[in-house]
Amino acid sequence: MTRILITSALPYINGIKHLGTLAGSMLPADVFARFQRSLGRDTLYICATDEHGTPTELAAAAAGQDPATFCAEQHAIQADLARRFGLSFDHFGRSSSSRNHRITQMFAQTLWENGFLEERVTQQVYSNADQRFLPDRYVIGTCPHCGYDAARGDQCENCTRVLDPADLIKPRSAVSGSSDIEIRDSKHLFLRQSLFSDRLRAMIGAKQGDWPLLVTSIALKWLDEGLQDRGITRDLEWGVRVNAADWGPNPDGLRPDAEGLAGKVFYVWFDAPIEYIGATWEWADAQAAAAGKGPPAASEWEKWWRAPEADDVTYVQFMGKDNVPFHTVGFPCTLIGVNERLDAAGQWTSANPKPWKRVDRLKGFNWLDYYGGKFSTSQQRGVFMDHALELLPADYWRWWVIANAPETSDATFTWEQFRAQVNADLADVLGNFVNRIIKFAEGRFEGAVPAGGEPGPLEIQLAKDVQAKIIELTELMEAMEFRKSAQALRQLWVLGNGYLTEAAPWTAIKTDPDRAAVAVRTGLNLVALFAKVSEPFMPATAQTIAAAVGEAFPGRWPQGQGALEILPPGRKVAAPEVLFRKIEETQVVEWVARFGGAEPAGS
Ligand code: B3M
Ligand code: ZN
Repeated sequence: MTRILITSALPYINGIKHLGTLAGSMLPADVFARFQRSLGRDTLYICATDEHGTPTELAAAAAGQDPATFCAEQHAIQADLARRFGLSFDHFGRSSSSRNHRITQMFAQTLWENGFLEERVTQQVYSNADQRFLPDRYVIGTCPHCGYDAARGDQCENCTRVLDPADLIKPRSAVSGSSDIEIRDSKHLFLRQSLFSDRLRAMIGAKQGDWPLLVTSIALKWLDEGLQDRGITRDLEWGVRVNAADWGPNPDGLRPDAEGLAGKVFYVWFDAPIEYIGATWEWADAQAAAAGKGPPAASEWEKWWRAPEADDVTYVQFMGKDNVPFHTVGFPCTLIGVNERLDAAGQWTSANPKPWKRVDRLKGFNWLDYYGGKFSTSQQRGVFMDHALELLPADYWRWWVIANAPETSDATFTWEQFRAQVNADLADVLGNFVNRIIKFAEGRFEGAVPAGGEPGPLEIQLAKDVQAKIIELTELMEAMEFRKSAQALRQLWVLGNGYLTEAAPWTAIKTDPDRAAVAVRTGLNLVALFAKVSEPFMPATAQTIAAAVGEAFPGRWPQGQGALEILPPGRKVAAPEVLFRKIEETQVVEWVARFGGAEPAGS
């Protein structure tokens, strides 16, 4: 029996997420977690808000709040939306937690002592007006290549050339607009990623064919371009402090310049993935607190992350494609670097009796966009989680997003297509089936699963078809092929509809009550089955359906034969309220006007 550890890329704290973020990480991870739990596997699904970095400081300032207050408020908002979307995190943590601070500092210390960190003095832009160092992208000026006058210090958006802030003509602060800026020296820690190239290449090579091509090709592209050592500290206030005073010497006998590094924090992309571990510790804290106990023993959370206890854990990560480099290069370097040392002869040797777990399966996604363009937070273009729930229950969105998961290519949201698909799949197929058969059982069989009659050729064929489809669906779910899984699930619903139409209990009842009883019993069992297999996709609907036929929720994923022999004869059933109301054309018109629709070409 293996345990399953699942992490979703951590949503940034600054702002409510749109459907694209949901599609690329949190929702598919949730579907997978629910599936694994329904198989009876010990599953831990971890997520958190990603709270550090310059964007957070600036968003807090714009809101007139200090970062800690801003983050606490925004975390509560995101946690509430996640809950209402049915995202079944075992824990939704915060990268600013004390647990993440501890582990991040500990990892950095180990990386130093293992010889993977180096101090370097860098030149950085300091804004006198803002009294702060400016990250490259917060310096703007005229592009020396194309003359665009609002080029960012890291890249010109107009000609896409990569830039250095020093290249810009008439540079100024993007925060205040002030041109009173200067270059200052600043000491930073660099992670020596270049040492890890061969190790990472071997890791990616071993995953080829197993991980999505999207993921391995992005990772290999980075490796082919040559891994650069990477600055992992920043001159900011808000973040995990470096605190190098207690660090031991590195392999060359050097101690870090604790004074020169004082006042710095770690780069947000250094501490964010470590929060997967930090949030697991937070989860253990919450478990212990709920049980009325004191702080948990280290083993309570380390059993998910450290060998040998974690050897039976399969660790699965979910993310959008822009996050792939940080998870195939950055974070693995951190983890290899705290587990191992590299000796002078170029040999890697174990340096940790309880090495930290690395990713086993990495599921990456392309973009979900909006009418072929980007979702835009600043222009409020597209559908955001809060607005989505104002319009329709979560399951409409969950279904559409998973059925259109941007797996092999980018996918696009349009209101017209959303309406067509949701009406067809949910209202016409699933909703109609459930209501039709239960209503009939209420009208003609006193609202109970009828006994009597023997399955005939129609039922025998149906059982075979259903069995085959369940096997297909199960394999697709194990393979994390979500779009195809949704298709297979829909085909199961269609099988049910097709069966009912042919078996036509409403006709049979007039001449052959036993035949009608068999058909109704079979139909009601299909309802019970649909509750089980739909739960990972649409948990709230599945719960309503399960309740309608008196089944416990959440149920177990069907395994082996007997998928149509769930309900005992005599079991009471009751039709739910309309499961899915159809979306009207007038609603689409209204929503397009409110959220934006097709844009004129070239805008
Ligand atoms: N905060 C989210 C993003 O790029 C970024 C992920 C961190 S995962 C450790 O959407
Ligand atoms: Zn340019």
